[in-house]
Amino acid sequence: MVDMNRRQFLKRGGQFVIAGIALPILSGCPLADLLRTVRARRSVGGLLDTDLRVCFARNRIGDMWLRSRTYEGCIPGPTLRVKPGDTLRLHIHNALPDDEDGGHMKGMVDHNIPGGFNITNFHSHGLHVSPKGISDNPYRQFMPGETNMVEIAIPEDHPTGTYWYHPHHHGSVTVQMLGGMGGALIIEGGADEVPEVAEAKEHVLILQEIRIDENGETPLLDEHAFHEGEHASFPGSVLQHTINGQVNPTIIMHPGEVQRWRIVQAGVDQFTPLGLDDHVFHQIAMDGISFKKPEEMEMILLAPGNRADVLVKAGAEGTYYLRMHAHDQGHGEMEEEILATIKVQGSAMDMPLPAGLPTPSSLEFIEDDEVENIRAISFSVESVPPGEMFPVFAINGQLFDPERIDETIPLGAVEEWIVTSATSHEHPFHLHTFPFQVTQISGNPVKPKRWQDTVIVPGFGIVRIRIRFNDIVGKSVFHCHILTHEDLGMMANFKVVEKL
Ligand SMILES: [Cu+2]
Repeated sequence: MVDMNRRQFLKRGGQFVIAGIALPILSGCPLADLLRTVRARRSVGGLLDTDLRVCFARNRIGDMWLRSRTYEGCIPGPTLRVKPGDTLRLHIHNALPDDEDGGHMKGMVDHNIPGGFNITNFHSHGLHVSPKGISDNPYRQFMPGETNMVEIAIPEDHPTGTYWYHPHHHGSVTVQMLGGMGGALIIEGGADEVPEVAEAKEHVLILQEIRIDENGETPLLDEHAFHEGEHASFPGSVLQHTINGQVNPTIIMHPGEVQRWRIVQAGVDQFTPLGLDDHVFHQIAMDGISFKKPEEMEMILLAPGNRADVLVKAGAEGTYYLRMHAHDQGHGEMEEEILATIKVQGSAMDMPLPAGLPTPSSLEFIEDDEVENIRAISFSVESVPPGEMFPVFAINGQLFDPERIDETIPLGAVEEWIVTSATSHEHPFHLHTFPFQVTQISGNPVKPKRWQDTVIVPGFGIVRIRIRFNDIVGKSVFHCHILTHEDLGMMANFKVVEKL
């Protein structure tokens, strides 16, 4: 009864606040649907030292209101901008309330049953940095009411580019990210200094997958999330694809103008095959890491976790749409959607595209004769076993156990991993700490060669990747970046150890 009253009170309070905020927005602000620039925090003198508050907040998503877990009350979180050699120091204040679901008992219950929805932590996705201590450590637990420090030393020779951050506490990742937790983490330099890139106006586009239930809140990953089959469809909730927290924002370009878009796929479950009407993308980087030269792409397929840096050269005056094309990732086709509107207008320009780009000196492609060891990694899915609540999402037949070391790797080893999907489901494979070279997808060589940190494994498909386990020791994880799969156990541990 007390709980019900509290909820009613919160709802009434919410409506009051909504009315207060809604007035200026509805009074006809003409810029309301222009793409917002997410505010950035930059390093000064080699250090970015900032607070990051995790709290419930209400945000307008399209024509709906959502109360969800956020960074700093906003969707997405602030953009963090650093340089190679910098230190990123965050003071993360978890201002979420205590969990009502026994979150404090985590570890005493089955850790592959989602829970502890108000416990969080911090992952710097794609960074080649230490996974130990208070660095990029995915095993930490930041409890409600606590302030925890994260300090990440970014090496001097770290590849520059578009990375991102998000919570990684096993069991609460889905709910926190469906509510909008995630943000861009940019390491400046490198290709940014190429004149044609430097002159292009930059937009950071953070694609998110926001779900809103009947109560205007984020649905939980519980047994109700699975209506039928092995796909968490969260019945009764509405899915909104947003860019920088906006539904279908407008980007303005001049005819002939070149813009640089840093696209961060910060979604949860759905892949985004991106296309722009009557235009091609000139892709200059994947998962942060620069290509040798721009690659012309009509469509770029991103999974949750991936990033693409593209140059877009606007054509003739007119209105064009950035679309997420229809796609089937193994559980039925998802319909095409418009993600953004591009209005090309005003005086014509003729901005050039770069001929070449600097690639990171620390990443030489791995030749056949360098590979010392081969490992096999298999994703498998089974429907809900009798008496259980969830389908089984496993790696090499096992569910996640934070105490178990699944793969022990000597420091300096160069390895090839053969990653397969044993069912019709597609899974994005993500390895922490070490980027990998994708060499083959289902028998087809990947050309030109490229580095990634997240790669889609097709249904019944095989992906071959090569990894150089250099200069960092410690334990971290690899997992499926469909976060519902990850929270339910599709994750494993690796440990890089000094040679004996
Ligand atoms: Cu998966």
